Amino acid sequence: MDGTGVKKPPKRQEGRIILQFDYDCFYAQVFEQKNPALKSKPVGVKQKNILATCNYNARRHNVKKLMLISEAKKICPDLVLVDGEDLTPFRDMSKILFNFLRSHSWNGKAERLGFDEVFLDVTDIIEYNMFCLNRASMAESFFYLSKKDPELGFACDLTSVAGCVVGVTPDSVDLENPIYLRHLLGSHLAQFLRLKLEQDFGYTSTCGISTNKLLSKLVGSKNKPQNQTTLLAFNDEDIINFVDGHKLRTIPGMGSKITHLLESHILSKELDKDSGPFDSLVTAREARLHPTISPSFLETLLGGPGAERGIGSRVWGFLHGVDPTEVKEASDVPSQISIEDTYKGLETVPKITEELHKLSCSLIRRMRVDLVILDDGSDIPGSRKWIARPRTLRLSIRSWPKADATQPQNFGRVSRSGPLPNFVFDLKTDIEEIAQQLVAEALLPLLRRLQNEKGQTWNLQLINICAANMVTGATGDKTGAGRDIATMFKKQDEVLAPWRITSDDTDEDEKIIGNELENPLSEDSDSDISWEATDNSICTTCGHSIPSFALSAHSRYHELGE
Ligand code: DCP
Ligand code: MG
Ligand code: MG
Repeated sequence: MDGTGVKKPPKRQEGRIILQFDYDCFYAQVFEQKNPALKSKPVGVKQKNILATCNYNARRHNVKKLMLISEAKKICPDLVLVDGEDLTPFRDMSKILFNFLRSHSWNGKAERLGFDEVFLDVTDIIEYNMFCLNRASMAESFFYLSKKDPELGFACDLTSVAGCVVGVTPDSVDLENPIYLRHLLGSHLAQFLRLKLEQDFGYTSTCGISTNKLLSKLVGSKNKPQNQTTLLAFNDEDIINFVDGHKLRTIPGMGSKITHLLESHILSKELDKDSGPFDSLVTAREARLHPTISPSFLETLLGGPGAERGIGSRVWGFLHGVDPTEVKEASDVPSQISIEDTYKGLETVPKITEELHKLSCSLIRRMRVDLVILDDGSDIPGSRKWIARPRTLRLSIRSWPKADATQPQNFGRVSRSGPLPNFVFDLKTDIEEIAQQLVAEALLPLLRRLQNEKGQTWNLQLINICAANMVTGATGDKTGAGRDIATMFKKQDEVLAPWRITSDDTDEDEKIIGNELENPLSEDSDSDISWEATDNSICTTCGHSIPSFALSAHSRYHELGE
């Protein structure tokens, strides 16, 4: 279809409005919420010997995200360091904020990217409000948040776009222009939601408002922190003018592999593979106008084993600010829940039992957070029920051989599965008690099945326990499952709050929680289309489970001789 070398501009959809939220210095804000005294100080969130992030006070002292602690301390000796190794509080807060934003979606298209970004496709809400618009009194408008309840919404002044604007200057625009009106309404909805995030939860954020995921993410980063930016663009040219000046690596969706291949081609030399966003050399304009670059050429350059089909036209689209990707509908129930921790070598059964107990407590707690709702239909007030039940329990371990091991051993993960016992779903029994029974009756038997020789001593580096094979509507009330799930999201904040505080100290890691943290474009697992999604990888040097986005910084830490 592309025809060899044909440089036809890709077709652009302009009917959607997509909001992209990104919380300001997210991990740091989580700490500031817990301890408001931190707000007035420069704060760095420490993971190993780097800063996962730092608050904006610290940034004013030139402290930067992913900086080495030693370097940060040198330029800002007053920097307050907080320990960000345990991801639990970030994950819990991320879910709460996501559920809030998601509860405003009409079409369910709400997608979380990593812990601190959310895309919302609000096209339908905007369309409805365009229909209701009273052009005679724009200054005293009302934005409807519900079709059914006309009182649900907020007052707003629609004489101007809320927040910052890039692209076309709004002064000269026609108030009847539907493109302008869509963006105008989108900006006010974004403003309202950001204000709610701040007033109700205490979190500041930035937001980008545009017609696709790529553009809203790109424009959202223009005014940080605590601000929002609307890309006002009326035609292909406006969009291209905006995208053109960006370095390739900064364009969402252009992973490092794609950037590297493209830049090497354009500059006709092999480049250092590890060059990050700031080392990117080529702009979108240079790539777009380069004589050899066309969709079919890009397909040849970037295609091949493991690459996504159609990658050529996709990247050709990116260079023009075109991205047809849909905002995914959030999956209601995770497909599995897993908890893991890494160790420096657990050897004895009592030690392993103790760790299995801790992990089991975390697993049961997380199951109760994610899968239990208040049962409105019950006669007993406050009673709760399961909206989905995992059927399978899986135990995975990684065990490194002893130095004197004579037998060939397996360095990778090995697992055994069995049925998840029913007593786990008993909501009246204490988590501790259930965990104890789970270890004795299910996990230790699975562990024994992993032992390949009698008398073998363990040397466990990792334990992962996973509740999988999720069956929704397991209460038998299949038709009610959708309604139950909707209720769950409304109630989850209350349900989550008390458990958040009691969360223990295990370095638990959510490995695969349904679609929650998946790459939005991950249908092609080897695809290089990168939205910097959060998923974890095991560091091959130290065995720690590290979010993939942090892996390169983490490797740097090893390179520095740690
Ligand atoms: N994060 C991390 N390692 C990375 C990137 C991010 O641990 N390499 C974590 C820490 C951040 C959170 O993810 O708080 C969100 O990432 P952002 O890039 O959005 O950074 P912040 O939210 O911290 O800052 P900003 O205000 O720039 O968005
Ligand atoms: Mg952020
Ligand atoms: Mg982010």
